[in-house]
Amino acid sequence: MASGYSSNALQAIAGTGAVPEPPAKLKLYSFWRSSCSQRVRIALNLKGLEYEYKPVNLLANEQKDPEFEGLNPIKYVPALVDGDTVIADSFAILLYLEDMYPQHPLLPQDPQKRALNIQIASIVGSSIQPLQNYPVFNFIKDKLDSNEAVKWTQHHINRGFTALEKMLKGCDTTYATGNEIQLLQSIRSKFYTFTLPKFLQQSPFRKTKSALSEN
Ligand SMILES: N[C@@H](CCC(=O)N[C@@H](CS)C(=O)NCC(=O)O)C(=O)O
Repeated sequence: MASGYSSNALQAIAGTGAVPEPPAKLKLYSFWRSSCSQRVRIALNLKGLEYEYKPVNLLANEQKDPEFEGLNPIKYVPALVDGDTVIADSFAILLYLEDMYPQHPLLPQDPQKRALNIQIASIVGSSIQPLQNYPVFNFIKDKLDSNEAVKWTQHHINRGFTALEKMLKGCDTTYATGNEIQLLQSIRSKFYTFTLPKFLQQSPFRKTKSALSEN
């Protein structure tokens, strides 16, 4: 499936010699500064998949446009369109890409290492990112003040990344669970580590800093 053609389509084409229509290009609705979008851009690039970039400017509230809401009713980026398939939520998109486009696997075969990748992705996606996202930050800033909002954000990033550091202790391959970049690397975000610079030096993550900086 990596070509984007189904096996039925390829058989039909082989029988007739017809030149197929190129498969519809993937479309990614994304905002450049969004860490959730960044994970998907990293995975698409690692897998060598071309895609059409559809910018959704969160600073202009474009995620609330009815056209985008039609793709993702909860009004968050990213959203991926692959032909007739629409998937929103970065974790679901990453798992979909892994199933459909197996080149450059993001998940190791080894069940323990695989589970560790999923565990870390889930921690970042449910116990770090939502707690430091700007709707929460702005809510606390408006109810209390910006110092309290910064303290709240740093507390949750610190708690999450301290746990990740412990979980990854002893991993001795280049990228924690393998020698190629995998799910857990693609899902970590430099934005969190810039908020708390001590984690820029964090051993399981620092090796990816330059490798992922283009995404
Ligand atoms: N669980 C979702 C969260 C997506 C999310 O929080 N996206 C943020 C940007 S990183 C967003 O669109 N925020 C817009 C808003 O809060 O209105 C995912 O992983 O895709």
